[in-house]
Amino acid sequence: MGDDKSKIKVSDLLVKALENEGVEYVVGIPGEENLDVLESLRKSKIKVILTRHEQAAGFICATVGRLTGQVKAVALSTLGPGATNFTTAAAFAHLGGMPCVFLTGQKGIRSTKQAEFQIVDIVSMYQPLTKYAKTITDGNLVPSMVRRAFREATTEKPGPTLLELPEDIASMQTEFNLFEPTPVRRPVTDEKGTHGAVDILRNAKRPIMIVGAAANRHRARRAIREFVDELKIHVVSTQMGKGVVDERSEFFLGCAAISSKDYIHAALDISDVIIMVGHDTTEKPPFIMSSGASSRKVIHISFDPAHVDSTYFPQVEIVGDCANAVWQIKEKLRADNKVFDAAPFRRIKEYTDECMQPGTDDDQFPMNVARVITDMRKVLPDDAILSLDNGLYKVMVARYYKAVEPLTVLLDNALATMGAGLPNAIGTNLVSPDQPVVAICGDGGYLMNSEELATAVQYGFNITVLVLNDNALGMIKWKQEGMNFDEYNLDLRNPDFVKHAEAFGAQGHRVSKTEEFADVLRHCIGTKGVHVVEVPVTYRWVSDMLEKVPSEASEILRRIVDEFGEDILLGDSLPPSSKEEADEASKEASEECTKRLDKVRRSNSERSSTSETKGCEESQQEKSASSSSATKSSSESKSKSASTSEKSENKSTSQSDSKESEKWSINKGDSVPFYLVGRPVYANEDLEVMDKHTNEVFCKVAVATKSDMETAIHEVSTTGARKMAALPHYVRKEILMNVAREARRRSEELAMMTTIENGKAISDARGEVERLVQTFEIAAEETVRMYGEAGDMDIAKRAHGYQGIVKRFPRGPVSMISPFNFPLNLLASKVAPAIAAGCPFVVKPASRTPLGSLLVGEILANDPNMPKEGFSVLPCTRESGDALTTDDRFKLLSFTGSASVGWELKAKASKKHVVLELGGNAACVVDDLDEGLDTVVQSITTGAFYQSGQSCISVQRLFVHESIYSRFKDAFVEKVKSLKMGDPKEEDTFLGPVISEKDADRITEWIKEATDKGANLLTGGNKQGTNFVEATVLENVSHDCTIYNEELFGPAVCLEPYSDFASIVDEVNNSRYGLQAGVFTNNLSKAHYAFENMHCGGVVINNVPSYRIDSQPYGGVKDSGLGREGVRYAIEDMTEMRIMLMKEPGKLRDTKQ
Ligand SMILES: Cc1ncc(C[n+]2csc(CCOP(=O)(O)OP(=O)(O)O)c2C)c(N)n1
Ligand SMILES: [Mg+2]
Repeated sequence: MGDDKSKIKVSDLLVKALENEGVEYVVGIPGEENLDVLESLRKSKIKVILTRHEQAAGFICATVGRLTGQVKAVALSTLGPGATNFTTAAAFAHLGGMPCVFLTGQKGIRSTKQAEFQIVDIVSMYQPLTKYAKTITDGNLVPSMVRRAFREATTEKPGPTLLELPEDIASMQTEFNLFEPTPVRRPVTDEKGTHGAVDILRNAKRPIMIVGAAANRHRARRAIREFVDELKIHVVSTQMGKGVVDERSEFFLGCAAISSKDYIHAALDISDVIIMVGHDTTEKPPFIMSSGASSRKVIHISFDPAHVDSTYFPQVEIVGDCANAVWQIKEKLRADNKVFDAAPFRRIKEYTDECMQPGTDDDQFPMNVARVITDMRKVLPDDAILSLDNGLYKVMVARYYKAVEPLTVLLDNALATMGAGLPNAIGTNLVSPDQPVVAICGDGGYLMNSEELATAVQYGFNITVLVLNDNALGMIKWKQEGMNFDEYNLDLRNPDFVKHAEAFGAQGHRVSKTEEFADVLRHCIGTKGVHVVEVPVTYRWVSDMLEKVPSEASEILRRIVDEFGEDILLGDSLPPSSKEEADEASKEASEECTKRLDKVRRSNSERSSTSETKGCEESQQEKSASSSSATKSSSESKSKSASTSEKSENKSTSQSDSKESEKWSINKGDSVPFYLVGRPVYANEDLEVMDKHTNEVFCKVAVATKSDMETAIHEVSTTGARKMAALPHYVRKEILMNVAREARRRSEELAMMTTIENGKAISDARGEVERLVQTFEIAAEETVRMYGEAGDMDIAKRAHGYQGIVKRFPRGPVSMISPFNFPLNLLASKVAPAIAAGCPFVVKPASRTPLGSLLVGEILANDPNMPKEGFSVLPCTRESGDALTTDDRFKLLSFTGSASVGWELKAKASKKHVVLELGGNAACVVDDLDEGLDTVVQSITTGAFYQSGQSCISVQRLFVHESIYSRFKDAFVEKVKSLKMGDPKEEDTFLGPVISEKDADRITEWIKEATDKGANLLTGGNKQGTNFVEATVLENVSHDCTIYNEELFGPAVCLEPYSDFASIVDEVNNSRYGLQAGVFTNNLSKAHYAFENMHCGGVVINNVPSYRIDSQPYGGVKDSGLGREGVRYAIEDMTEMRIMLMKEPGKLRDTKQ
């Protein structure tokens, strides 16, 4: 209590008391009865904001309270009509638990000359709407009553309070006095309080958590997220609990936008314990408990005891600070190493995600609200705040908008009043000026308080208001239809919303095409001022979708029961829990839904075989079409192919006689998803992947659109970059080792997919899988060897005493474009170092061979350690893929492909760092046969013809010393003639098809050009079938031929003799390329001469240029590329140095001065 007893005017004292409570704003409309207060405010540092309606002022202050947990803004009105206008806002704050204080005027209570004019018993009227409502009848009551009003407003459960100040009291003098605000610590439940819950959870199998409105506070977030992540408990939010848990979390199942028969209710039906955190029965129930014996327990954790009623009667209550209670329970269960049964929930999540896909990319106009929300999520940063009015779109936002942070979706599912969207956006901008705020209103609700545009413009707020215009009270129309009433009187004839906005001085926009919406929104949030965007919408799709949800939910439940057994259902209190009911409803599930759910099942390789309901015959056919040797162990295939060059030597022995099939995640005829933000998306079936041997369609792959690409880039450049950089190195190592382990476990599947999509011989494909495994292992090792430098920097007098620490930091998002010839290995050369470096990435696999990348995407997506936001694998068109090159949010472009495309991309890549692995026409020089004729011939045959020459370092120009030329030539040609060409899936096939018929034609044309110009054709030269080319050896090819100068990417080699070593080194350099060269010599001087003088990225002594070890620096000079791959070197490119310069770091400073 203050000591200064000097006199002060009551209104001044009131304002001082408000300042004392930390009030920064008074918002509202004063009347003549408040003029003393207004005069006192004029002299105060509190800012006054005039609104155009008291209701709006009330909403603004309530929202400030909701966001801050404090009363920083007080709502001010006059008596009578002003005070009655506050009622809706008071009810809004009361049910929603938002702290706020209303201050109303009144006529003089000692004497008045106006009889009963304008007098309403405001205090009585506010009794049911507030926690405390009183008239200040004497000036010296001001300090204690203000303190009480603020205290009541902010203690649990927060809510509104009202003080009425009569004008005669306001103008009187009183003694100065103030009560210091004292913080009230929330009660914390003691250890015993959580015992009951811990006991129940110790015996639980499938607990689930529901987070509600009261948990939606910044300080509860961490404890709840740790609870979910560490105990691996799946979680559902209520509408007002959105954002407490990051909705992109693998444990988030969805929002309980509807009270029953939604997808999430399938999860509630199989749970044995429901942990309700922060649930308040003022909110629409997330589920309805029904009476009767139940083995399912409900644990209530909140600041308040449960409001027990017929829908909610928890068996255990923990009252006190939610965050602390949740933390206590987590710690106890963690000490027990308690593991719950998460598999059925995971499956429900996969099904739910799949069911939520339709509509999100719908391009109909007027727009489907599902698309509006999906685009919004793509455009808005994680911390943007949505402020919702009330209408049918609210259910859609609750279901479709993925909230990431607490209190970023301000929706009202307690009073559910229309008219609050715009004022709440103003309140948000008032206290969170740095976060973009978007109000979402219906055409009905918006006009209830659109006068506040004037307030927003006058005070320079930055807000965007979306008016979703269906020209109707859509919500009520939907209900009318649902009740089978005739359509009647719910349509609205609206003003021109653009002109209306402009008349207020705001910027008006109208979306006239669906594709425009995202850009308009981006513009609005990026431009200061008040924006109103009219978005024409239709609810037809929404209403059809909502009608289908119960039957789809039942179908999900039926499948879960089928897969996990009937015992999973407790068969009691939660509808629709009876198996019969679920069976009945699921029969109505649409064909589209069942197709989608089938996809989930098919794509899930770990699914239990007991749950298969599809005919075995079909599965058998699928298996036999694609599998040849599933039982072959990975170690067998490993031993067969230690390196690409060596493996062909083992070819004849690598027989697999086992034909037992395996269930692979991709089978013939499947639809394959891409991986967007770490999740599978079955968007379409636009890309047909051909079996390159049979030329039949093998499977269909979803192709990403520009907007998917935008989502991917947004995620990697925001949350992804943050999360990847923050991954501890041991976790990065674990992720990389997991890919290596999984790839090894699934090596036969990966090899077969590579053979199918690329056409390379199965033995080559196995070698490639092994290299992928090794690359991830090498990267895992590098991850824990990331060192920096430290040292003295005092190199001159001016640097006296300085020291420096140099560390490398992740460069940021990497865009990757990978080619068709090594679908696994070249992907691994990019992805593994990126994970090791802590860089998020978006990779575009070659359209002809996307499966390998997608399988790696699947492995990463299933790894709980890998941040989902950290990667996307997106097959896409060139147009959609453009952003990989041009978008500045990428900090590095890693491209492997042709020289022409590579250099073109570099020109467009603007400021980003670029690594290019391009083509070549590699040369091999055979100066002696000291290695043995057979060995040299074998190595060169492999180097020239493995994977039909489709490698940038395959032997294309072969120079053999004249002294050994004819011996070599005869043995080589004979060997080449013996190579078996044919079905690449057969074990002894060496030469599979080339990638396309077009390429087969091109290769044979180049051969023909050479023979036309006088070259001898020693063997081969012809095309066979559609895309096979015979292994070809040409002799004495004229040096101006295309096949000599350009990258062939085909099975042909140009052979010629030479006499002088120095001159042949010059001829090797006579090329615009310079990737690798091979030299067979045991003469040390010649080997060094070649190393010193060959202009290329690598010289291989006593082997072919085609030899590569995945830890070596690999890359070219001249037109062959820029930068080096090879794990350690790629990590260097993906990180950048930073120095901390320290002035006299060890000096003890005298801090007392
Ligand atoms: C103040 C108030 N009046 C009436 C209602 C009942 N109500 C709920 S939604 C709705 C229709 C809202 O129409 P609109 O704002 O156009 O949104 P739409 O549903 O069309 O998207 C009505 C009348 C309400 N919730 N609040
Ligand atoms: Mg409407």
